[in-house]
Amino acid sequence: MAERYLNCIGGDWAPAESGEFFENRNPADVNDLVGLFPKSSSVDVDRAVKAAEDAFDAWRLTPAPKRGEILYRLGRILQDRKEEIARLMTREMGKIIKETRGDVQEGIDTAFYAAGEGRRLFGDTCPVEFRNKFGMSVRCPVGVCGLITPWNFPMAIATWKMFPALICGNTVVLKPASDTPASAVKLVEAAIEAGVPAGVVNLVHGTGSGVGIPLVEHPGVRLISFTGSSAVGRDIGERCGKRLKRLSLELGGKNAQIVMADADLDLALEGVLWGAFGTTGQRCTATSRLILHKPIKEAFLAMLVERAKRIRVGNGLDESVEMGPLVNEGQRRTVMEYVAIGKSESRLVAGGKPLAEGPLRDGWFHEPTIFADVAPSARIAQEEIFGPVLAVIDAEDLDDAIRILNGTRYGLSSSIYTRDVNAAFKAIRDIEAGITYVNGPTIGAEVQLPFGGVKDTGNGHREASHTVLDTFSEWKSIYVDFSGTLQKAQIDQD
Ligand code: UN1
Repeated sequence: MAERYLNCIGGDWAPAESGEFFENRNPADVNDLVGLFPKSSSVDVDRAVKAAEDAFDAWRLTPAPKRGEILYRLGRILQDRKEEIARLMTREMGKIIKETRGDVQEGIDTAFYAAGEGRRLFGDTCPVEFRNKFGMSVRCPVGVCGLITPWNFPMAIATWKMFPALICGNTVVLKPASDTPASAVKLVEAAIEAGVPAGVVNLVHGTGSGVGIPLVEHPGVRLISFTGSSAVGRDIGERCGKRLKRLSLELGGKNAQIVMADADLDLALEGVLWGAFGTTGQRCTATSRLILHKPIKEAFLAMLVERAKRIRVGNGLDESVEMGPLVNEGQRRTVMEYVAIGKSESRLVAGGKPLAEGPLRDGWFHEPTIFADVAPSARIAQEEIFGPVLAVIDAEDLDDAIRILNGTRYGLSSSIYTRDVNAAFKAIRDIEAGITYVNGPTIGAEVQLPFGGVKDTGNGHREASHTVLDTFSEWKSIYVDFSGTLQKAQIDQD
């Protein structure tokens, strides 16, 4: 009998009002049923939002350092459960155990960062135009926040949203991706054990249309924070725009690594293998384009193909496996469709096939795949695939490489390998992206620096760092006049 997991509304664990459940299966072996999860609807969303509204006043008035202490305890609980949660996460979404440990660690880092913020949440004090008047600004909570999270970083991204929301004094309703609901249950269990009061964190499982859209459209939800595809982000944006709702969007990427002829090629090779095939290419920050400076193109490509063919693909719970399956059947189908497109546009030099033999027969595996001689405008060089497919493009020189890198609608992460300090600083200045790595791959963001992108990657917000507080708080400017007279600012000036 598969374990039945529940929603959490107002501190109570309960099934969906419909009484229905959906299955969550292991993408490395679909015979393994991870659990059954409530198939919720707008009725459950209404209840969760009501619980979050009811809890808001008491939480808003809890001093931020006290909220921080709870988040600190939550970080400690996640530390204690890191291995257990990582194993469950690998079972439900497929990425290798080393990476799911890293995912939980990113949640722990976010908890400690947010806990410290409980003693900062800095505003400004400013001089004002009169002797007997005082000016300052403070951060205020927004209200009930709807958090809609993806399956590729079930812990990291949920905590990037939840912990800053909480430290600012908001209450939340979390709708996790239906491919990774178990990791979200572990997070909410830890939150409640750490002392987050009932109703401050609510969890509603289900689909985008069943739960996500009702949450976006609910008049009681003041803010939506969403990570996922640009297509869904645009739809959410329209719905929020009509309702003048605060919205933070973290969307797609088509990230590139540039390798210049003077680079440490062995280092650049390790970088691109990790960036392109880590998490089976299913990161917003994954390296999906490799831009090679022409003088080293053939030599580098030969090294890359040789190594990519040796990547061990399998069940991520096996410590020796280097790449797990795609998250579900649909995601593998998308990869296969793009491989067919790639074959018609350019030259396949590694992989290209689904893997379904022997121990891999019951999972959604696919070979690490590389296309060479790809035109910068080709579909596989422009569209986000979210799988282990790398498009290799040639560049004449640094200007050409940067122009190619910038030539997509996205702008999340980017990387350049070079030993030339002038080239590195030129790239830092001219690359259009939210994140630029020098001599590192396109992945590896840490929680104390802003995370997010330009162009169609988002709508101008940043997660992580202290910059995320601008999403989850409203500024209030305060003027205290202690003159005992009417002072009129600009009007009183000569
Ligand atoms: C994502 O790509 O969806 O930098 C998040 C990284 C991770 C976070 C990635 N720390 O790859």
